[in-house]
This record gives sequence, structure tokens and C-alpha cells, in this order.
Amino acid sequence: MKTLRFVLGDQLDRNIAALQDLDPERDVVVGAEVQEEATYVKHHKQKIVFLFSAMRHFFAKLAEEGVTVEYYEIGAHRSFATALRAAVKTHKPKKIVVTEPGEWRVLEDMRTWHQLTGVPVEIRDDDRFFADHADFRRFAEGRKELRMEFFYRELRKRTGILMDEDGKPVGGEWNYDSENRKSLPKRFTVPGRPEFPPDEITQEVMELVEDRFGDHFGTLHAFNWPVTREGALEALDAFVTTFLPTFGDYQDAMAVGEPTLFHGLVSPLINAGLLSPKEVVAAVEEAWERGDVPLNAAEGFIRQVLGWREFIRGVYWLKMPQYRDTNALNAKRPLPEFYWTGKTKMRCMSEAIEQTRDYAYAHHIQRLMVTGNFALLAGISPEEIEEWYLIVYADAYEWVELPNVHGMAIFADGGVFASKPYAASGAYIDRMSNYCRACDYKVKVKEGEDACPFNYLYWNFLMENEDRLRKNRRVGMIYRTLDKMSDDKKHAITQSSREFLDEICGV
Ligand code: FAD
Ligand code: DLZ
Ligand code: SF4
Repeated sequence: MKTLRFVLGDQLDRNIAALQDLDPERDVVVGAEVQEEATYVKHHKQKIVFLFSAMRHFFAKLAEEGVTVEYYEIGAHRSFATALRAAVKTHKPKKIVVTEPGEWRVLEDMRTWHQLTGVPVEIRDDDRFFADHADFRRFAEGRKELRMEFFYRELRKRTGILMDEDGKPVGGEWNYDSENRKSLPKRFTVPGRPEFPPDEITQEVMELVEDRFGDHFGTLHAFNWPVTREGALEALDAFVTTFLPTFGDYQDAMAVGEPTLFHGLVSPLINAGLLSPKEVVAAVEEAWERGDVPLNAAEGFIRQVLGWREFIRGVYWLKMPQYRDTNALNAKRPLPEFYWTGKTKMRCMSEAIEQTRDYAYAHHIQRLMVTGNFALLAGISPEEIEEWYLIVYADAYEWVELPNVHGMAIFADGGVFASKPYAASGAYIDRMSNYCRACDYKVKVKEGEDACPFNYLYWNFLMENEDRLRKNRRVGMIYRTLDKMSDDKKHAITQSSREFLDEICGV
């Protein structure tokens, strides 16, 4: 029976569910660059170049294998649905097979494809993940609070990853988080990354992206993402060999002019299918078994992929579609213009935003404790800040972006999985970076013109959200400090916050 297998741009894995029983003699594999996907938000130019180029390489390789490929370049079709209809008309398949998409919006669309084409559509589970939806539902059932740590332990036990033979976690602890928070020494060097100069295909895509999506955020001059399976494996190998040994210690650190430090830079590659999360975790575990990397590095990294990545996906599919509509802290301020330009005197913010513009990348602590923390403290509307995160990173897809922003960074879900908002004053950023030494603001000053805005916005946030947060067990302590503050000091905080927010947001 002739089957049409539709593979999306973030499913570029030769073993993706929809291709597992591919009959190269009879079937046709379809891929499509479509206007709707490229513009439903105005993705960073690097994200589109990365994905279109990776798609073109992936489908060309399938064709080299002798598979019949129908690949539509951008311009041919507006949407997945129109591309699919055209492919059905040309190839007249008896059946369509797809892998479930990463986003709710696309799943809803997919569910109409049978009616649209008149051909039965089989939607297969995406088995690239360690856990499926049922696993997470079972985990969540009956729990008042969802915590990553417990899901992570379940997956460790089930997979045997970093487990002793007697069923105990290696090293005796489940989690070495407390050994992942060193600040950087005064002098340190970050090794060079492998280079992936744009080949002919990537160059062509770069031109068309400038031409068609020239008004999108971001620059292309520093584009250095691998766009093939071979390139992705080279990047993984370089990470494990050169960066992973130091990753554990400095996972939460930040430094001026150092956009990537010792991080993996693998999320766009994993999310698009060029690397499988299972092989990435295996490579890291093997490096630890060989004695090449310390346990705090291996566990710290594996916790991110086996723990956070799986857990975040679970939350997304458990809670969607209502999840994105909550606004627990009633945050309404518009996104300040400097999120697009980087033009702000706050050095931590300008560093994070400018590197995001140039590399479509910022690491976790920059996303959470700099741009995310600022949005939380300033009360930026969830819709606006979520769209920003979905636009600006090469790894951004709603399934992973939304819980990270809505739940973790801005607490708009009211604490579905975070026990308290990740709110922090300038002292945290000062401890974890050298940004403050290079900033026009003074991190030790609490209010007034020279004061670090994170300082007064922190207390202002607690005052603005007192009704909601005072009863939170983990925040309650901080309110006791606030209770001891003089009225004059509180007034000065409110005044500084009002003037600052008025200037940057207009409210
Ligand atoms: P490393 O620091 O080397 O970490 C290793 C891997 O762990 C990552 O590649 C990623 O696959 C996984 N990982 C780590 N933390 C998380 C997490 N919280 N959720 C899911 N996976 C995680 N990640 C995305 O892939 N797409 C997003 O759109 C995204 N948006 C985020 C928004 C906010 C506000 C925050 C706080 C985090 C977000 N993350 C997102 C998670 C994390 O910041 C990125 O995965 C990470 O920075 C990618 O860089 P890396 O590969 O160098 O990661
Ligand atoms: C992100 C993206 C972009 C920019 N363009 C395409 C595209 O043209 N064709 C495609 O198949 N996929 C694209 N993607 C990825 C999809 O948006 C992604 O598959 C869905 O969001 C589901 O995760
Ligand atoms: Fe950021 Fe405040 Fe430090 Fe400046 S002083 S870098 S605004 S935390």
C-alpha cells in the first residue's frame, strides 16, 4: 500500500516514528517549508536558516538513499495543509503517516488532515522522548504538586541511567545541584567551539531568509549551527570532550562577552531531530564511566535532558490548551523596546539580549534569572514575553518554551510546578556573574537613580503581589523582612519602581 509520510521541520531524524516502517520502493516522504510556520511568530533569522537548511540536507540525503521525496521549498505552499493536499494529488497515497507534532496548534491542524485530503491519517507517538504522555499522566495523577525531581528519579530508576546495580543512584545522591553553582574565577578561558561554515545550501537559505524575512529579529553574520547529522555529532563530541568536564561547576555562571561558556549548545539540534536525547545522555554517561568527567558534570547535564526536558514536555501536554491562558500575577505591562534592541544601561540585560540577537542563543540562567527575572519583576504581560521567547531562540518550540516561560520564569501558572517565583534582586546576578562590575548601575544601591533596577523592582514585585504571595510558604519569610522595612524605604522603592517602569513600559 502506498503511504505518504509527512516529516515536519523538527522531526529530522531518520528513525522518526513516521519513517520506521518506510518502504523505499513504494512510499513517498514529504517535507515542506511553509509560510505559515515561518511567520506564525517572526522567528529569529538564524532559527529559520538553521531549520530550512537542516530540512534541505535531510531530505536530500533521503533522496540519495533512493527514497521518493517530495520536498517543497518556501514559496510553493502557504501551510502544511496546502502542501499535503498538493502531495496527495500528485502521489495518490492510500494512507498518510505522521509523527505527532511538538505543538498543540499543529496537532489540532493535523486532526483535520483526514477530512481535508480524504485519505486516512495515522498520527504516531513521538518516541524520541524517554517518557510518553501516559507515563507523565500516571506520574501526575493524584499529586497536588508536580516536581521535576520526582519525575527525574522515576526515569533514572526506569532507565538505569546513573544507577548502581543495587538500585541506588551512583555516588549516593540523586542530585548534585549544589555543586553546579560555582562563580567563575577572575581568570578563565573558554575553549574554542568547532566551526560550521555555511555550505552552498545554507548560503542559499541565508539569502532567501534575508530576502523574505528581512524584518525578523536577529542577525546572520555569526551563524554557526551544524545543519547535518554529521555536524551535530561533531558538535556533541566536542562538547563532551572539551566542555563537559567544566560544565558541572559553572552551569549557573555568566560573564561579559562569553555567550556560551561551558554549555552544550545542543538544544536546537536535539529539538530538530539531528541528535536524539537518548544518544546525548548516553554519550555523557559513557564519558563519566570512562572517568573523563566528574559526576557533578555528568549528573548536572543528564538532569537537564532526562529530568527537565522530559518533565517540561509532560507539563505542556498535560495542561494544554488552557495552560497558556492563565495570568496568576495579573501581569499587564507591555514588553520594553530594549528586549529587541539590547539598548539598556542594565549590563546583564544588554549582554543577554545582544548575544540572543547575534547567536539566537542564551543559556539557561540568562533566560531564567536575567531576561525572565526582569519580566517577572516588571510584570510584563505573559503573552508578550512568551512570544519574545518563542521568537528569539534557535531551540524555541512552544512545547518547551511555554512551560519554561509561563511556569518557571514568570509564574503565570500560579505554581503548577515551581514552588515559588524565581524572583531575585541584583545580588544574585552579582554573585553569579561579572556583569555588575561593568554596569552603569550600582548593584549595592537599593533605590534612587543609580540603584540597580533589579533591587527596587524585587521589593516592588513583592509589594504588588502581596495578596497572592504572602501565603506562599517559601516566600512568607521574605515578607517578614518587608514587614520590618520603614514606610520611608517602602515609599522610596515604590517611587523608584514607578519612575523606572513608567520610562521603559509607559505604565
Ligand atoms: P545546556 O545548558 O548545555 O543543557 C543541556 C540540555 O538540557 C539542553 O540542550 C536542553 O536540551 C536541556 N534543558 C536544559 N534545561 C532545560 C529546560 N528547562 N527545559 C527543557 N530542556 C532543558 N529550551 C529549549 O530547548 N527551547 C526553548 O524554547 C527554551 N526556552 C526557555 C525559556 C526560559 C525562560 C528558560 C528559563 C529556559 C528555556 N529553555 C528552553 C531551557 C534551556 O534554557 C535551554 O534548553 C538551554 O539554554 C539550551 O542551551 P544548551 O543546549 O547549551 O543547554
Ligand atoms: C519552526 C519551523 C519553521 C520556521 N518553519 C517550518 C517549515 O517551514 N516547515 C516545517 O515542517 N516546520 C517548520 N518549523 C517547525 C514547525 O513549526 C514545528 O514542526 C511545529 O511547531 C511542531 O513542533
Ligand atoms: Fe544587572 Fe543590576 Fe548588575 Fe547592572 S547592577 S548588571 S542591572 S544586576
